Amino acid sequence: MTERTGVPTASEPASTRTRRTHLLVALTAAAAGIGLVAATIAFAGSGHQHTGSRAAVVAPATHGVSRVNVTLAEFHIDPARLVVAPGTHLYLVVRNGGHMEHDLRLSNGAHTRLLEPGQETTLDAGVVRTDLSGWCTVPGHRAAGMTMTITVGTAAAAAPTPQPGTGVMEMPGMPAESGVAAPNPADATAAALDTAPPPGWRPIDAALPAAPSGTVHKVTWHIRDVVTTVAPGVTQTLWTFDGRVPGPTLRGRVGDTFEVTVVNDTSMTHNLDFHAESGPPAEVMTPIPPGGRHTYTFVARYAGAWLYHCGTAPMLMHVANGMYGALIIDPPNLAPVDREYVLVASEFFFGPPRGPGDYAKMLADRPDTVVFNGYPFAYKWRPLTAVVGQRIRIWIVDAGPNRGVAFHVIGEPFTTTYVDGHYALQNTSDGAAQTLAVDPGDGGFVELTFSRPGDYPFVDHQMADAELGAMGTISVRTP
Ligand SMILES: [Cu+2]
Repeated sequence: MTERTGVPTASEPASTRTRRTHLLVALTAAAAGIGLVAATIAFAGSGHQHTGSRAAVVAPATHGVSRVNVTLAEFHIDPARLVVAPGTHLYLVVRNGGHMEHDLRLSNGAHTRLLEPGQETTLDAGVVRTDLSGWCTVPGHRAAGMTMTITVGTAAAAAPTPQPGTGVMEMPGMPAESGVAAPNPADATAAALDTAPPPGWRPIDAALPAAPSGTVHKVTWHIRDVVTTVAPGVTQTLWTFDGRVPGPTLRGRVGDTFEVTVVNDTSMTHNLDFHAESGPPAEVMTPIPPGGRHTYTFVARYAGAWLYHCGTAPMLMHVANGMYGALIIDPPNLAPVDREYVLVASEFFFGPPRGPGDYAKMLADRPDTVVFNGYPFAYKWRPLTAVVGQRIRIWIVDAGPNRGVAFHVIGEPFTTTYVDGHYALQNTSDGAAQTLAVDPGDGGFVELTFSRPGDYPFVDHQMADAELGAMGTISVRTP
């Protein structure tokens, strides 16, 4: 199982390319309501031939050797289904036809290196005697659809079989594509989430300093993969902005310029989407390849509690695996308060130990824990603090990826609430608010003043999420 690299198809002898002729089983029609499928078999010429459908490709063999072109792209592998004669020595000419890095690993252990867009390599898959599966190992890509099957059989075996009563076609003996990975058997229980953090654990400091002076804010962040204890006994590799989840909080005023230089220290392309920014995503949310750097520059035109996040596909995977943070742009004439905090709400979907999160759970909206600032019950163990009679402001940004927040402090109503760029309540009426509803991708703040000392829990009032970790404590003392 060796890998031969750097063999561009076009430079090979014509005879080699001719051997790469594919027999395509082209599915031409599905009769709706009847479920019959008309199949035609056609010989295709040399070069990259793929159907872009669920049709199987039969590998041609000359003297027991077969070479087949395979194209990797977002998020599929062509051909998705390959049929080879028993005992064929199979070579896959694997080309990355997508816009991101991809690779191909087979269930027999053969694998390519990570291929840049446009790169090609020849993978020696060995002599095939049993069925194989293949996939891209870049996290999230397999679950997003980058899979293939290699079936030992004959051309006849590649003929599609109609599913009675449906237009869905399945190959005989092949499992249906679920599009998602198997569930992680090591689900944590809610009870286990609410146990003491490991020694040395410290929550992210929720205190929010005032905006720095000046109107131009320059920072440099490194995107890093960090093995992190995300809950008691649960260690995951998170994809981070500057080594922490949530990423660093930025703060400024309307009209300020932000120059955020991002260095990608990982092996995967990432980018940055500032919700506060205006402009065509293709122009302003520049992808940063592994080892690359880019400076994102924008002017904050509007006040708000803004989310920033990685927008690289599959975005659900990149956000759920830790790539988000808060950008606070103060509303004009923001009233002074005695102290401010920022809480970023999000969910984790535990994958295998030290692995990235589980994409199937992300798709299913089935979080293992729901957290403020990256850890379940973080501020239950290290409470936020306040003083009787002093006014505090708590900024909430919901990174999701899937669930909203109904932020609530048990025992003290809010006398100011701000969300969607305006005040719903501004310390001027006799009314007060009990929750601040923040959707995924949105943000706001509340203000409140405690009148008596004590420990006041704050929760996501979606109670299931509170039990999964979206809960903390504000410890209020007398002056
Ligand atoms: Cu990313």
